[in-house]
Amino acid sequence: MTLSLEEIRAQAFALGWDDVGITSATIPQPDIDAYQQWLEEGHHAHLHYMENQVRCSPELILPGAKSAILFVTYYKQPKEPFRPGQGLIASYARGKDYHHVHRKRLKKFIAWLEERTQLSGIAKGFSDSTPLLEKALAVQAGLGWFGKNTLLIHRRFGTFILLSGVLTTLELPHTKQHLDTHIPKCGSCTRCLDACPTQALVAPYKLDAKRCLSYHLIESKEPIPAEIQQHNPGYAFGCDICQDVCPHNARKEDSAHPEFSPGQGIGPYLEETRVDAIQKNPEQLFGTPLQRKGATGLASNFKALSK
Ligand code: B12
Ligand code: SF4
Ligand code: SF4
Repeated sequence: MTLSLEEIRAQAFALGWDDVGITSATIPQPDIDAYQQWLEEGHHAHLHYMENQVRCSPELILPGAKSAILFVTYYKQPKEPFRPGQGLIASYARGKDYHHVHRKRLKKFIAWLEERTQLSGIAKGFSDSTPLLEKALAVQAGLGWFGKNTLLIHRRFGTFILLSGVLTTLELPHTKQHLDTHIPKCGSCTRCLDACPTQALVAPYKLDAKRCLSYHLIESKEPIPAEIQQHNPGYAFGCDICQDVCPHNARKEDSAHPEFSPGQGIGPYLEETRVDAIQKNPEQLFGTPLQRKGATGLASNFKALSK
C-alpha cells in the first residue's frame, strides 16, 4: 500500500492545516551539532527538558520510524500596540491553546492513516512537547528556512506559524525537491537582532533563553530578573518583537483560523481587573496557552510591568 503525496496533502488540508511537508525521520548532523553547542553554552537556561538527547533521534520516539510528516498552522493575529496599564499577550496565545487544537487533528490524521493502510501502531504525533528538533525536520522537508531569529520562516506564511507532525514507519514520498532550505535567506538583514530589547539573540541563529522575554514570561518559574524586565516594553505573556520586525512577515493577512482569534481565549491584553478575576477563577485559563504560566505566574508578570 503506497500513499501519494496528494492524498496526504488533501487529508492535512481537510483537517485544517495550512501546509504539509514530508521528509526522512532523521535529524541533519549540522542541527545536532548546533543543538549540542547551544546546550554546552547553557543557552537553555532552566529548560532542563531541552537536555533530552532524544530530540535528535526520532527512532527512539517511534521505533522503526522512516518518515516525518510536518504540518504548518498559520496563526498571525493583528499587531496590537503596547498600552500603559495593560500587558500585551503574544499573537499565538490570544485564543485557544494550539497544543489542544493540534492534538485533536493529529488523532484524526493518524486514524485516517491507519484506516487507509490497514496497519496499526505505525505513527506517533507530535506538537511542541515531544522531544524533537521540529524546526530542523521542517527545514529538511522544504517548508522553509531558519531565520536569524532562530524561527522557521515558512516560504509563504513567514514566521507566524506553529509546527506539528507525525513520525511514521511508512516509507513516503518526500516533498523537498529543488529547494536548498539550508541556505540561509536572511542575507545582510539583522532587524531581529537589532530589535530584540534584551539582546537575547546573541548571534545570528542563536538565542540565549536566559535573556529572552518569551522564556521568562512563559516558561520560567522564577520572577523575571530586574535586568531583563527593565527592557520589557509591555509584554505580560510571550514576545513577538523578533517576528514583528521581520520583512518575511510584512503585508501578510491575519490567520483565518477561528481557534486563534481573541474571542476563543484571553485576548490581546491583560489588565488589572482581569488579572484579579483570573486569580479568583483560574479556570478561565483552561484551554488557553496562558494556563502554562498559571494565575500566580501571570499576576507576577503583570505586577512586574508596573514597577
Ligand atoms: C525551547 C523552545 C523555546 C525556548 C527557546 C527558543 C529557541 N530558539 O530554542 C523559548 C522559551 C525562548 C521559546 C520562545 C518562542 N517560541 Co518556542 N520552542 C521551543 C521548542 C520546544 C524547542 C526549540 C529548540 O529545539 N531549541 C534548540 C535550539 C538549539 O534550536 P534553535 O535555536 O532553533 O537552533 C537551530 C538553528 O538556529 C540552527 N542553526 C544554528 N546555527 C545555524 C546557522 C545557519 C547558517 C543556519 C541556517 C541554521 C543554524 O540549528 C539549530 C538546531 O536546529 C520548540 C518546539 C520543538 N519541539 O521543536 C518551540 C518552537 C520553536 N517555539 C515556537 C514559538 C511560536 C515560540 C515563540 C514565537 C513564542 C512567543 N511568541 O513568545 C518564541 C520565539 C522566540 C524565538 N525567537 O525563538 C514555535 C516556532 C515556530 C516557527 N516559526 O519556527 C515552535 C516550533 C513550537 C511549535 N511546535 O510550533 N521557545
Ligand atoms: S522573543 Fe522577544 S526577547 Fe526573545 S529573542 Fe525574540 S525579541 Fe528577543
Ligand atoms: S528579521 Fe531579517 S535577519 Fe531576522 S529572521 Fe527576518 S529576515 Fe532574517
